[in-house]
Amino acid sequence: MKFAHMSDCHLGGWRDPTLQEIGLQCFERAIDICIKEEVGFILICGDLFDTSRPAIEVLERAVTKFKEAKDAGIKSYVIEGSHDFSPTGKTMLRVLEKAGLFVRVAKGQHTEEGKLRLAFVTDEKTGAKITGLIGRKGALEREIYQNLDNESLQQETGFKIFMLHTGLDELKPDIFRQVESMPISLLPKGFDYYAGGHIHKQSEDNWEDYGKIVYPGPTFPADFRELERLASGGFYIVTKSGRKLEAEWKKLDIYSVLTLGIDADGKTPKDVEGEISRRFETSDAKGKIVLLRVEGTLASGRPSDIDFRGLISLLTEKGAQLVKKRTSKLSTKEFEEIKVSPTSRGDLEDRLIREHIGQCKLGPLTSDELVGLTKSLLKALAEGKTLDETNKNYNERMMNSIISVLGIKDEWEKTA
Ligand SMILES: [Mn+2]
Repeated sequence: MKFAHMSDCHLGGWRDPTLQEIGLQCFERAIDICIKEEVGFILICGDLFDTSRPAIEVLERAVTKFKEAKDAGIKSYVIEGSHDFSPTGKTMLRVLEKAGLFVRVAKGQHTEEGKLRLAFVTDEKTGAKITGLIGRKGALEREIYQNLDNESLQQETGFKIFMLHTGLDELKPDIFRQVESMPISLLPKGFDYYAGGHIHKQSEDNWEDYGKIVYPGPTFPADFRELERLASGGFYIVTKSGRKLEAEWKKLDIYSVLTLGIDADGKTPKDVEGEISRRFETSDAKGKIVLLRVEGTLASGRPSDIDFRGLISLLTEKGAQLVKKRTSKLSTKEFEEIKVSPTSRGDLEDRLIREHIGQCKLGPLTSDELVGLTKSLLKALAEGKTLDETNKNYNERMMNSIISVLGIKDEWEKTA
């Protein structure tokens, strides 16, 4: 018996159309492989989509593939991840489930003692028993884990799989130090296979009292840094013979990545341009995604003096499929000398407001009062629309908070 385990497809997540297309193609390739290898079923452990309400064209591509798998007799089992979960329950995953394209596991009910008793879904074809828990932003699911009715999970017999979308302290790679996670001990024991998601790096472990704990990583890297770090995504095909499980990671490399790290230290913008062209000439970039990372302190000129637009079109003409640049660590001596060193974003905001407040004349207000007012307005205007809030309600709420910041409620009501 074989099954597939993937997660973190983040379909629709890239703003760049080429990368979005490649992301979709990787997912499609993964499903094609599942069909060709005749897996028993497919597990998708969260973040199938990048949001709970993906765009129609993204949805169409995913639905087509799930339908193909279904028509080939392969069932898919899905949990929500931190990206496609919706606190109001309005996630497209529910609609796709209603259409019969896959089954959302991680369902259950509360016991009399207030514990959560998870239900198992039995895959008819293979007899595998599947359950799991969704992931939420900031590992909010941790509380649910603490409140699980573990006894009923452990009593269940047969081949058991637990799907999760949560990082685990003991297994978390160092680069994910900042990502919230929980100890393995919060997972229910005694499952044969723990199908992980959320951590964007492939790993495979065997843990005492637990079974195999596996993370496939994303099917396609989700941002620039991941493209550099992972180059490509993939997923697992797990083969079960008797009680023994063999997990094989399938790389999804329908493209390749070429990273060009350019050290701009002590160079002029022209030097940097020359070096990028030279490096490109000497590497085989045909058909590849080229990642340009330019770092360091220029001897003269500004980062904006480097003609990236011209370079990128030149590199594309010469056969690169796509060129992406990253220059956040590129600076200049000229700039450094006049650079303010703000300790926080608020600090920087404060300096900028004070620098420009002189241009604003507003009646009897002192410049300190104006700074205060500007900051309060900024804060009020930064409020986003909440989930499920209509445009009309949002406009109304914003208007009320601005009126209250400006302290003109009476005047406003008179004019209204
Ligand atoms: Mn993810």
